[in-house]
Amino acid sequence: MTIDRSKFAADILSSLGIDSVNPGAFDGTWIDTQGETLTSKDPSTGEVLASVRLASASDYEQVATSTVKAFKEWRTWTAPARGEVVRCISDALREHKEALGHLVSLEVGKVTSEGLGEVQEMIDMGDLAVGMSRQLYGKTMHSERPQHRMYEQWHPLGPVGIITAFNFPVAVWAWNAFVAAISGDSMIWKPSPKSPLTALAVTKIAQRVLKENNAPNIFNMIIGTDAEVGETLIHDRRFPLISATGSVRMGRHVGTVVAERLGRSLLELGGNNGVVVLDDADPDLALRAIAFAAAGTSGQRCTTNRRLFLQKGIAAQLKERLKGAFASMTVGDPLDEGTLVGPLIDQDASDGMMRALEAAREQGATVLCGGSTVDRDGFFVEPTLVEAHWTMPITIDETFAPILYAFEFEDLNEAIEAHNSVPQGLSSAIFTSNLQAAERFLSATGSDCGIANVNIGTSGAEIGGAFGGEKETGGGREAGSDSWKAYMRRQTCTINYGEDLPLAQGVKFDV
Ligand code: UN1
Repeated sequence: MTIDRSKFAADILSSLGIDSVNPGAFDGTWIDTQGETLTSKDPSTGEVLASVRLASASDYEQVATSTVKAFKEWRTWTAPARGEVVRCISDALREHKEALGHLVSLEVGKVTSEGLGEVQEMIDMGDLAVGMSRQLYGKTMHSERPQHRMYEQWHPLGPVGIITAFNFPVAVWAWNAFVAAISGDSMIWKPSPKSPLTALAVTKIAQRVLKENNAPNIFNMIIGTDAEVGETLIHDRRFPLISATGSVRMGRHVGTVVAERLGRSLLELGGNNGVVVLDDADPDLALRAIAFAAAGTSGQRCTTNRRLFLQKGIAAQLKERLKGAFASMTVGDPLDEGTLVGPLIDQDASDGMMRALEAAREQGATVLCGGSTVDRDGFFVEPTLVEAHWTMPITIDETFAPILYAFEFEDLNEAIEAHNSVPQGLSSAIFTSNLQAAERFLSATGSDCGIANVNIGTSGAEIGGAFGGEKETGGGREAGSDSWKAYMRRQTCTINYGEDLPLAQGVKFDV
């Protein structure tokens, strides 16, 4: 069924309160920003959806001051009361799930189920954060001194900066924002300039809920240039934590600037995620998982499967079947039922993919299927399978596109060594029915990634676990488990309830 796309887009935008031209900064009220106009285009058609007036350095100062002020009040709310506000946001997101999910599809080109899934990821994150708000546990210790009590407690850290990428334009905000909120932090969000409208929509929803709960304006937002806004935020000493999701190049810069001022950074950067398939794997399971992990979201997840290690006995069969699966995937309008692969985000992304394939060919690789752009409006490309060797330099780069490099290996040790030889360390997976091999992959001498899976693909992680990776992926952990610790400050307290003053380590200092 073809839809009247312009009308559909106009209805979605108006239902979420987005105008044709929108202010680019929010600090509790929308600021009348006067910077250049940033247009948000539908990557499926190239058509303008709406635009935003960029914020200036002085707009930034207004937002930052207001965010600092909000923190001073918010940190006095109890953690469960903060959780209650996040619970209301989860509810509001449930109400707007469909519109927001479609806006994700319109603005960044995700297929409908993934657009809706992204909003579901926010809802799940909200629900988890509500529970967390009652579980910000500290430890108690037995003191070595008589009549002394020791414990650790966690306090709100401060206002935090959240920088997100276009590919998860709202879910990654939720990973950070909801945990920061229950931790007692206020925040400024700097969304990707490639996905400003989803950020505006979510900020509007959050703003409404804050108001209804008489809460301070903790969820602020700014859209401006890196030079004027991004740099100012990462240098700003009032922000003890900067959480940044995006490329290794961006993260290296953010990490360096924040470290120089001895701030804390939480980095979730590039991945070059490998899947190892052993001869004893279930080929049907492996095929489906690899197809989704490599081509889903048009290869634009940080968890996308980019490298495939096939054991010799299963390699030929799986490559053939993958060629068939890639060729049969419907590439097209992400809003059409049945589409599996939507567009890349923009022309640069499409050019980057073609450049990578050219380099691969020059380095001796063979394109087994796909490899071209699709001849229609928008930035559509074919899911691409490439036969390569892991020593080819191109296979070390993260190209944000649906390219899967397939390699062959003899034994598991060789595969693990090659798997771990790249600079990135986000996600990984093994397909096998052999328990020993699976455990070997998960052991300390196995995968060196932050995420390691057995018989499921590299992407599509649940929010309950801590999400992030090692090496150039940046070491940060967002979302579930004890990731909240990054957003709080720890205090160790010792209380003397006796009448003497014994010193630790047996030191004597009698005056
Ligand atoms: C990202 O691409 O930055 O595990 C995040 C996944 C998603 C999150 C990806 N839940 O694929």
